[in-house]
Amino acid sequence: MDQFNKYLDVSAEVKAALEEGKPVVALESTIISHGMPYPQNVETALQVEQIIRDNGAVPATIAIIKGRLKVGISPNEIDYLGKKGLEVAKASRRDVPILTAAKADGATTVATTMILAAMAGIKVFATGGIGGVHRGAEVTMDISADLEELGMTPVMVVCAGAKSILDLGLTLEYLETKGVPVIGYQTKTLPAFYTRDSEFHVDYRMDTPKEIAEAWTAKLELGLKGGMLVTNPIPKEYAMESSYINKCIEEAIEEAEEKGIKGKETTPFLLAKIKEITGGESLDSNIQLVFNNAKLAAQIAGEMCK
Ligand code: PSU
Ligand code: MN
Repeated sequence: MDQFNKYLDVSAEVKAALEEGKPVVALESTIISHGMPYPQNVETALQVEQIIRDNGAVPATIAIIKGRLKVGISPNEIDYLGKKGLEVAKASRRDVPILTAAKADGATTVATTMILAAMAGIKVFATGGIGGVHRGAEVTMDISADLEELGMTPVMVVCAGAKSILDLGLTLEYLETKGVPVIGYQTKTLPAFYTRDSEFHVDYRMDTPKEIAEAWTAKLELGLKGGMLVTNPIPKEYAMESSYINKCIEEAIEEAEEKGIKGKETTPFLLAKIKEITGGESLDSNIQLVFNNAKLAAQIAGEMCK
């Protein structure tokens, strides 16, 4: 751990776990403030922490609070971010120094959560979906900073694949260019968040947390920069029908285009719109897949500590 980082606050519990070599799993906070409505966002965040504990690891939910880079926030702080929702700044890499200097709050995206996790020495991170190459990026150049981060920061991200609000094919190409291995957990096809399958393939299928932990340990020990992406399909019983959800996604994208939504607003806009169009069904799926990822991440983190 970098004890010389005067901006960083690691909670006592997380610090003790890291010092004792116990498994720790990082969690992001944009999913709380911008990814789900209140109060489901707070309930989900607290349940995710419990699932990580139940699977033998210590959760570290990450956020920026009053300019402090916080690794391991309290239930009260989770509630605070969840209630403030879209009023909290969505903090990607470029926003970190500004929020820090202004002593402001920030909900950390996958990219920023990876940065702070790495500062604290956490190697495994669970979330729902990552940002990627947006559809139409050949014109808009809208490519999430999450992908750049996966190319340079040594944190494994366990997710449910990428939503088809993104161009999945281009997202995979980008990750390949950046040298990021994309692993399918017990699957060879890339999961598409709400659905277990897509028309794309992952780089490698792995069937056990141990196998994933060994590959990740090798990447770290080799000093190859960057992370690793583990894609974990949503449990069958919560998966959505693909033609239905894809139609909803098309509709959401059309509306975003009509309204001229751009930049950091795009992803939160699409998430909220899809929830609205599906009458909340997408939210249930979203919550369940996050639980599923938390469990797998805790198991991988556990294997890394053996
Ligand atoms: N995808 C989801 N849920 C989310 C996000 C993405 O299914 O909550 C959030 C994550 O925090 C991710 C961020 O890091 O959106 C990506 O935003 P952008 O596309 O603006 O980089
Ligand atoms: Mn973007």
